[in-house]
Amino acid sequence: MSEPVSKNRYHDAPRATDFTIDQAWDTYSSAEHDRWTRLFRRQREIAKGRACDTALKAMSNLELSASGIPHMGELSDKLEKLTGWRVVPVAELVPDEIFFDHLANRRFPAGAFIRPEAEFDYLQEPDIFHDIFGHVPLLANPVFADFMQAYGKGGQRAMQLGQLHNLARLYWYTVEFGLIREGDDLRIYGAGILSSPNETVFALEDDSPNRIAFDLQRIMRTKYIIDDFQQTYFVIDSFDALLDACYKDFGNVYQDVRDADDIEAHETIPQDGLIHRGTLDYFRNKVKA
Ligand code: HBI
Ligand code: FE
Repeated sequence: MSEPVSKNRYHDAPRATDFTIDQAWDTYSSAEHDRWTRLFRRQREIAKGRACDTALKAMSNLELSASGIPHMGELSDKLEKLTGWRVVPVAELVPDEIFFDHLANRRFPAGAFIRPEAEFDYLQEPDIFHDIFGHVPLLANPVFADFMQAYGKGGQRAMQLGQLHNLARLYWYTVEFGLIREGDDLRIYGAGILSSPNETVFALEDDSPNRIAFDLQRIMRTKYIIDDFQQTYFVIDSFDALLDACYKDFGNVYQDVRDADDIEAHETIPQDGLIHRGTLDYFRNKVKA
């Protein structure tokens, strides 16, 4: 595990063996609550008509609002009634095996810190807004809740098999940057998109990125970038379809991908279920700039 890029105020908080800390909700300043309020108001507006219905409905079911940073214990009490999941505070990224153990036990580790004003629009580490606005609503959906627990169990196994990088790609192109069909339209369910105003628009409306139908093996072979918009987004038909595709022993899937070449983040291959072949202009212009 690399040291966190920026040390937030929870970095030195006393932590349990499972890396959970005390959220210390009373220590949030009015400036921190106000930052949540502005982040929430802006993203809630942009998400209308772009986030999947499941996420939007869950936000109101869980009473997520602009009225300040949520108390994770109170939020967990509501979430637990729906799918058995709880949200547990952590200081920053936790070691993979700890992360998977939490997911395998229906505990989602959420950063307790909120991004500094200087990183209002974008930050690399998952802060409380990314984790709670981006990830938590979908944990209220029973099918996605099962998928996330299965991912946790799969992660523990993938580490033993030395194929974590393949599984991390599945997480990246679904849980973080996944799109879903809704009727004839595409909508967002990936937390990395949902918590980012610019990528919320880019992922659905820009001609630049590829949009390809979900394919488990193909995704496990596909590289990704962590510091910019994605060059390719994968589209599931439904959360049931995602769970069906993944609710199996990955043993032979790892076998298939182990010997196959990696696919670059911008590439398309003949077997792709192409929904939109991207122009990749966004990335070309970046190279020129
Ligand atoms: N830790 N707190 C936290 N949040 C994450 O999303 C997270 C993590 N540790 C590891 C991790 N994600 C990913 O690298 C896993 O998918 C492997
Ligand atoms: Fe995330």
